[in-house]
Amino acid sequence: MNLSSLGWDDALEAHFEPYQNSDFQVARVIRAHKHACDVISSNGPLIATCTGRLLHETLTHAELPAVGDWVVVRPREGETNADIHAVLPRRTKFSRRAAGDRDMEQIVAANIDTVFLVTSLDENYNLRRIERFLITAWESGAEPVVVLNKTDLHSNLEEAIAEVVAVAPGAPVIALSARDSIGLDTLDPWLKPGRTIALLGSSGVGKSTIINRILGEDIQDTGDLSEENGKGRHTTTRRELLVGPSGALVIDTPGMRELQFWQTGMSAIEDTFDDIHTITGQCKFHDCRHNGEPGCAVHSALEAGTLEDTRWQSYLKLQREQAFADRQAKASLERAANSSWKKMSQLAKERANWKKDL
Ligand SMILES: Nc1nc2c(ncn2[C@@H]2O[C@H](COP(=O)(O)OP(=O)(O)OP(=O)(O)O)[C@@H](O)[C@H]2O)c(=O)[nH]1
Ligand SMILES: [Mg+2]
Ligand SMILES: [Zn+2]
Repeated sequence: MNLSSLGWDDALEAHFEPYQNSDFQVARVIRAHKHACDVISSNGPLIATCTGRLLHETLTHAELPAVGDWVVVRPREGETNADIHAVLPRRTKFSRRAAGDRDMEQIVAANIDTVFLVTSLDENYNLRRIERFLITAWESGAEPVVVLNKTDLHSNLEEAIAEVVAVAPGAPVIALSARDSIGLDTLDPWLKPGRTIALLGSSGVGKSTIINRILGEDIQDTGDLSEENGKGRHTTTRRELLVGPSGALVIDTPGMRELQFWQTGMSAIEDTFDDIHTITGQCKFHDCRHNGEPGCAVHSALEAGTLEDTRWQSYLKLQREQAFADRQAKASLERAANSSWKKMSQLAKERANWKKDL
């Protein structure tokens, strides 16, 4: 397999430079299991595991290989196995706070060019959820595209699209029915050779169905929610990178019940709420708290109805959440750094004692 068809480029080549004099190879992670990864190198698929040294040098779980990562491997002779010596720096990453674990970053997908935020036009349809996903998508560094699936279930499509366009400034919004193969060509601008697209969204919105349409065959299992009383059974259970006929690389992911922020910068909030950012820029006082101050543009926009109160409240809520998540993430990274420092100083002490004993 040709590396550039897997997304390899000059920037990655530069990161690989320090490893080039040995029998190292690069490979892309297509599935990450608990203790091993399925990867593809230019010689084909390999099962790869991290070396003890890499595990030792790793401070947090998020530094370990995730789907979409480029890793430096050394294949074992005559085997399909390989050792992972390093994870190359990520160009983009979509991460969230791991479900259930308050203080852990989870990499959902790495080195993605585009994020398809999939929503279905049934009971899943929720503007506030779209805002939340958009913030994380902007933060990831990849380009977000809002994909409204199941248009066959919605009677007033134009109205739905207009509502979503209003909460997604700067992001293209497209609508399709994967079931009926209607509107699939709207995805084409992003399905280019060597480009990586991650599909994200709640369970049952049709991510795997869309991927099967992109692949041109039913490779991914899809699930019927009605059989499960609409409870949201997760049909896809692992993240996986697949190669489509157009040469695009698509990552299927299990549906997310909740998306808790991980260290999200204020700029992702501003990108997502660009309309509000423009309005607050027009307040009379540059440090306006939009709380009854004279000349407050937010107050005027709310009065005039050009800014919806629900969107304003959502902005305030997500901003508070972002600030909290940011503090938590920083504290967690500090703790990780401290504990590794303790680990190292403990090792140094042990080594000193060991020398004394000789
Ligand atoms: N009516 C309608 N149903 C669809 C459409 N696309 C997918 N579905 C159905 O929605 C259900 C869920 O689809 P999946 O593709 O499994 O959803 P998913 O997002 O991959 O779900 P998880 O893997 O659980 O995250 C299946 O029964 C699909 O047949 C569509 O365009 N219209
Ligand atoms: Mg699925
Ligand atoms: Zn104001």
